[in-house]
Amino acid sequence: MIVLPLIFLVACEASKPDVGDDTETSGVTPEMDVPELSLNEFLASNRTVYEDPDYVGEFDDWVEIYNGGSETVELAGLYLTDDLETPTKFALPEDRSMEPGGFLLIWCDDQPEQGPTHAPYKLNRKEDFLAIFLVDGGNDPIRLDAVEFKDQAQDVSMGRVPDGGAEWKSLERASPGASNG
Ligand SMILES: [Ca+2]
Ligand SMILES: [Ca+2]
Repeated sequence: MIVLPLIFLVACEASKPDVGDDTETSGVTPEMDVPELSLNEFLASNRTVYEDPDYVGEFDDWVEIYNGGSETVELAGLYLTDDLETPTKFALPEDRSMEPGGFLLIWCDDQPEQGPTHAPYKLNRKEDFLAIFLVDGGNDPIRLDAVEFKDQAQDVSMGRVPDGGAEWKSLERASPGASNG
């Protein structure tokens, strides 16, 4: 039997006090087309699971984003952050889009020089936070999804099952860039 360390995972939708209720809804009007992107899987302690394709021999932290909507999402104006004080810390590649049901892998390796999918920060397996924000015109950033986590095991990813669903689980087999099954 495999015994995984106790994992605390708090979906921020369920507990917003740290985040502030207004971040998610401010600036949203009924007509606004808010993309249905979610944080779908992450690995905060990667030693052997998946090698950074942009640099041989590097096993870096990564996070998978999923488009659960029925529309193609253009990534311009979308940001991934590990710091609520700085929602726009890392701009997703603005010349790319995500098809419905598509996945995008972002490397959290603090090596932005390695390409447009490399964020300027790493994940802390002991305790960290991730969020996706949309910046639409001059409005306040709109939070699309967020997750807080603690005490992540080496080489064990956490993912939503099913893809884009409410429940987070530690995955027996990491699936970077593909369905969590
Ligand atoms: Ca790297
Ligand atoms: Ca996956």
